[in-house]
Amino acid sequence: MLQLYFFPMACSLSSRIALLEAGLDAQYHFAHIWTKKVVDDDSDFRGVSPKGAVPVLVLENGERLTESAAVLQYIADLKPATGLAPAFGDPDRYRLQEWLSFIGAEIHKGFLYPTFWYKDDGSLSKPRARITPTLSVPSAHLADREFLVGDRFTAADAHLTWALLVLRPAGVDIAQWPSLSAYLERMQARPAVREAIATEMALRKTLAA
Ligand SMILES: N[C@@H](CCC(=O)N[C@@H](CS)C(=O)NCC(=O)O)C(=O)O
Repeated sequence: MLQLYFFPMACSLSSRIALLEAGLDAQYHFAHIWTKKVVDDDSDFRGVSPKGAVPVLVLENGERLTESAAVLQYIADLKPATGLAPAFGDPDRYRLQEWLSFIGAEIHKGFLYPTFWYKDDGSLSKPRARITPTLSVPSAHLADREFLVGDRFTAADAHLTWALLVLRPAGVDIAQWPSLSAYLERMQARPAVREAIATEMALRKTLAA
């Protein structure tokens, strides 16, 4: 069975959403990204992945795959009929990769990482200034579209949904982009997205306690 190492409401949420959307069973392991301990057995998370970062997907053959863009596409390709990723050779496959790169680099590492996850000591003025033009890109794209790629939910939507959810606690009010607010509401109405968020929010609360 597939295994996913995750931290509640971290970027690994999108991999959980993809697994649920694909109807794939998996074992989930809570990896504490600050202490680098696997919560199940207090083992060293760096022994699972030297990156010490989630997501880590353990494949059926025991290999470990990291990086959300790769993990999400792997999950999607296990169940091609779900359309979570357009087939290789379809021009939309490159659109999917374009969005996964943009979300991972520009929103996640460019903004969420320094301002929310790791609260860098350095000046946050540049990431804060960049997030507005950055978000105007998906906002304009989604003004007249239901999904990021094509006409169905893909792994890119799973990843953007996670990023938009975390923007709120990172201090960005996405209400200023009505197309993004409406999109997030649509995505949150999906049963798989709702289930993934409910599961991880419950775990997140145990952390704060
Ligand atoms: N490029 C990686 C980034 C993974 C990443 O930074 N994950 C964060 C949580 S959102 C993490 O586990 N950070 C722990 C660390 O960097 O020490 C991806 O897209 O999957």
